Amino acid sequence: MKNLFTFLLTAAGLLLCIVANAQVNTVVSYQKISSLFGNLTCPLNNSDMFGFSVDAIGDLDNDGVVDMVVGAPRDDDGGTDRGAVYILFMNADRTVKSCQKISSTQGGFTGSLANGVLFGTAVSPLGDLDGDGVLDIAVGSEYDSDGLRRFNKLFLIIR
Ligand SMILES: [Ca+2]
Ligand SMILES: [Ca+2]
Ligand SMILES: [Ca+2]
Repeated sequence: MKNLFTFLLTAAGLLLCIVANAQVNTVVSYQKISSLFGNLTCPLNNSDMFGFSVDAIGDLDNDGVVDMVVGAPRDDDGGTDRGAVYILFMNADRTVKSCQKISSTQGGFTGSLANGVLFGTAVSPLGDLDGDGVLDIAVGSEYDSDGLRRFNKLFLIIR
C-alpha cells in the first residue's frame, strides 16, 4: 500500500503521521515537530500557535523530500500577535533539516502587518505563480482590516 502523509495538530506543535493504508487508516508512525522534538531549530515562544495551519509545498530545495509551510498566527515578531509562517525543509526521516521564518521582521517579507492581524491563520501552496522556478505560497491573515472590520486578507508570497 502506498504511504500517505497526514498532519495532525496539537496544542504544542505538529504531529506528522504516516498512515500505511488509506482504507484502514492505521497510524504506523508519527513525528512530533515542536520546540523540543523533530529538530526544529527556529525558536518558538509561548502561545505562538505554531501548527495552526500546515500544508505540503512540494520539494522547495530539490533534495527529493517534500517540504512544508506551517503557520504560527500568534507570533509576536514586530508586535503582539502579528503572526508568522515557517518554511520547514524536511529530512527523509521526517525531522526538520532547516527552517525559514517569514514574519514582520524576518524572511524578506515587505507586507505591512499590524498588531493582532494573525498572519498565518491559513497557508496553501500555489505552485510557481510567477514562473521563476521557485514555488510560491498563499498566507491568510484573518484579522487584517484594511478599512473593514475583521475583513480577511490573503497574501501571496512570491519567491
Ligand atoms: Ca525538500
Ligand atoms: Ca503572541
Ligand atoms: Ca515563484
